Amino acid sequence: MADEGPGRNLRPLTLHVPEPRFRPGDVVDFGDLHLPGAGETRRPPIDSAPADMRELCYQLVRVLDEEGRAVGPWDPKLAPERLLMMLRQMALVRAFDERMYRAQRQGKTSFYLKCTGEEATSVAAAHALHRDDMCFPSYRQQGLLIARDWPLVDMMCQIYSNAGDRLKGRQMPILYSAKEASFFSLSGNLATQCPQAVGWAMASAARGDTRIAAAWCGEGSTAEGDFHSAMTFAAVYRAPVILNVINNQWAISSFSGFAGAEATTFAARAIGYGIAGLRVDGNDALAVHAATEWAAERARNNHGPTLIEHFTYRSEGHSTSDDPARYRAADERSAWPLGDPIERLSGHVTRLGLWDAERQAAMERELAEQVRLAAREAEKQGVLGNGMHQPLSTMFEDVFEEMPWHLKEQARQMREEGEAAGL
Ligand SMILES: Cc1ncc(C[n+]2csc(CCOP(=O)(O)OP(=O)(O)O)c2C)c(N)n1
Ligand SMILES: [Mg+2]
Repeated sequence: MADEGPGRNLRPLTLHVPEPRFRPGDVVDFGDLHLPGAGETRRPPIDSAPADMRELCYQLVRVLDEEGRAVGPWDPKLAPERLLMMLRQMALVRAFDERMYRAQRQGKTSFYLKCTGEEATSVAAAHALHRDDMCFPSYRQQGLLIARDWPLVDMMCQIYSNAGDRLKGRQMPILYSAKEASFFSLSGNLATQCPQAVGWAMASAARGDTRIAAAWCGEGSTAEGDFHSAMTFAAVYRAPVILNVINNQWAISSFSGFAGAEATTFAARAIGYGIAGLRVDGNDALAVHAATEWAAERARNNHGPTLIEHFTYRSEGHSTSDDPARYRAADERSAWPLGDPIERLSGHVTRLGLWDAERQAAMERELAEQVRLAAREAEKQGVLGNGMHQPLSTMFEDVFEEMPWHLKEQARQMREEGEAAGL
């Protein structure tokens, strides 16, 4: 064999490099996405064996139909107050994002990141969890904090890294941490929250506690090893955890194909690990609520973990450091077949006779004002560059119970150099 040599009379190998379907200037047509209609996907019992519900990984849990009706077995039948509360909080997330995006453009912070179009995946999920279930979010789940009534001023102070920042400027803007809201400290290192959530859930079960955990990561982040370690541990120990994959089609400028979307769905990752998997219309707040409630009940009753893929679309740039016009077609957002989550929920409550366009407009004005007032309050405690940040000396604190000699020396050196430079 060896003497035949490589490549002799053999077909040359080719490498498949995924290419997104639409680039700037292309006409977008999502017509071949084959999305099941609302109400078409069955709702299995919460104790189903993962092997008995595999087809759900390729379908789509949907409740709201084109006319804004709630249909099918997944309808969570939520009370009017809850529907309106979810709508309000999703709209508040959007108003908050708008304001903080502008604050970044005005130079008040170095960085911001919106979740436009994905508000349901955190707000509706939070409503299906208990308030003390531990959330391990990615950087795009500000909706969890807002759904848990976390003060906007506190979030803004973190974004401004100002004197009121409880994290003392040690985290990049938007990497919040709110223990009292059962919102685990965010890490910029993608997917680290997945094994953390599974480990936390395992500990909760090992202690005989009743709280479950939930993690959120982007579809791009599922390509990280941490996601797969998390899946293995979750499956082996049947950890009471929900692993949410937010498939918003993009990971900065890389389309979902680079994380494996051409070959299969992200929900189907569950099959290889023997975990229950659900694929959900992430722009349908009722479907997100229903799927989360199903998975939470499953976890709470010791039937094991669930992987939920939320099929959605990142309507705006990745962050303030990104320009999506350079890599994707401009009308992808408007062509997205699953619409906008706020408009869809608003349409639903309107259909129920609970709401109308005037009330929606009035609410949006009111929320914009609420956010404006919160920003004014937060900005009193400083914005980027105005000097109202934490004292530099705090940089050395809170790592060791007693500051070791070498840090004391560095702190003194910094102080002396600062004084010499007139700082
Ligand atoms: C381990 C690691 N690799 C790369 C990055 C740089 N990075 C930050 S966000 C991002 C895209 C992630 O995309 P996705 O997981 O789909 O989440 P989305 O931003 O769409 O919510 C990348 C590559 C990082 N922060 N950490
Ligand atoms: Mg993504």
